[in-house]
Amino acid sequence: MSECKSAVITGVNGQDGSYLAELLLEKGYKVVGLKRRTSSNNISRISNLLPNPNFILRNCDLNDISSINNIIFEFKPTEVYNLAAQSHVAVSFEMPEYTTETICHGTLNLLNAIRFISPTSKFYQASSSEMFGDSKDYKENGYTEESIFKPVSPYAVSKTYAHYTTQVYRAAYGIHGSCGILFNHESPRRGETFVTRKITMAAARIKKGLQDKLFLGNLDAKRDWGFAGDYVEAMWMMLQQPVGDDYVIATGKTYTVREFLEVVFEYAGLGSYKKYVEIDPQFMRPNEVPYLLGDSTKARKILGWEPKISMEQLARMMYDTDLAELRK
Ligand code: NAP
Ligand code: F7E
Repeated sequence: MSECKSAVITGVNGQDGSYLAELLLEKGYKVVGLKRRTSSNNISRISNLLPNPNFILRNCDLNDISSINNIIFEFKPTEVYNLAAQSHVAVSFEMPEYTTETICHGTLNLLNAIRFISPTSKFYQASSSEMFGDSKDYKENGYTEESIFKPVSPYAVSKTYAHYTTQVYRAAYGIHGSCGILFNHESPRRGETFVTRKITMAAARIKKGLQDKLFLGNLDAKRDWGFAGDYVEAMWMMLQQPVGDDYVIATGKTYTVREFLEVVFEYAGLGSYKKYVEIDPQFMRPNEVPYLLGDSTKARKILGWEPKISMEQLARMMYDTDLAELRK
């Protein structure tokens, strides 16, 4: 590859992959985006990047070792960002094996490709606050890098495996591997079945008279919600450090799903969400993570990272975009 920095991004057509690709292209990187082959071409989040000569889109499934090895061999990238995953917690109860395959073996496949083919490539692993699960090992400011993990879903167990495996490859083989323990982050590009986007889309549709009810599960769960655009900057910052390490990335504020609902419905001028929302048991999980709050002191000090968008700004941004889409 040319002398400029190069990056491979798995899951480039996902929410985070699309923001990260934009960020790296702005920084002058050559970006090799990997997506798995699907019968319909789901590249709406990255279609604006296709004309960019520094952006290369390739098919690659994390469970197809030869395709991963080929990519790492061909590009020998400066940085590899592993964002691909079956990322939906509720779906991981329905599809535990597929979730495990993609996250555990997928990460292992990538780490082995780096170890044997391009050992100087720096590696980012998309770890998750879901790994803390129900451990309750937090202080006043929330979970830190030192808090105990107690995963309560197949998704979280898999992410914990990938997290520890990255640490093992860092210690055993000297790979520059970093794990970002990211708390929930959202955007107008968030998948439509995650709770924030489900709420902002429904509020916009209700506003336009296209829908009259919104069916949800547990409204009491608390989440630390930030903006995906802010969070991909932290990923990049981690790989610019002299050594790999683990960092919590979070806003330090937590809200219930009910509070997110209230902000959106009030902003939409719809009055109380209670007129529209019904609880549907199908959206309750077999196991729930009741409370997540992150303490990102380490990332703020070492990386100089900080979140710029509040939950309220995020909710309004997502609702405005969904309403504008409907108007189109
Ligand atoms: P996302 O929108 O669901 O994107 C996931 C991407 O992975 C999609 O492009 C998906 O492709 C791809 N993928 C799934 N299975 C694959 C496979 N077997 N081989 C290759 N690609 C595959 O997720 P996101 O919100 O951007 O999150 C990015 C990463 O961060 C994920 O690993 C997620 O688990 C993790 N994470 C997310 C959050 C959050 O709040 N967003 C927080 C912590 C950690 P398709 O479109 O074809 O399915
Ligand atoms: O649920 C509750 C649900 O699916 C948030 C992923 O990006 O962040 C995400 O995982 C909360 C949960 O995100 C509905 O029970 C209520 O308590 O938006 P979510 P998540 O499960 O927190 C972590 C950090 C990741 O790593 C994951 O990849 O909202 N909830 N009613 C609902 N959730 C959904 N999806 N749908 C509902 O109807």
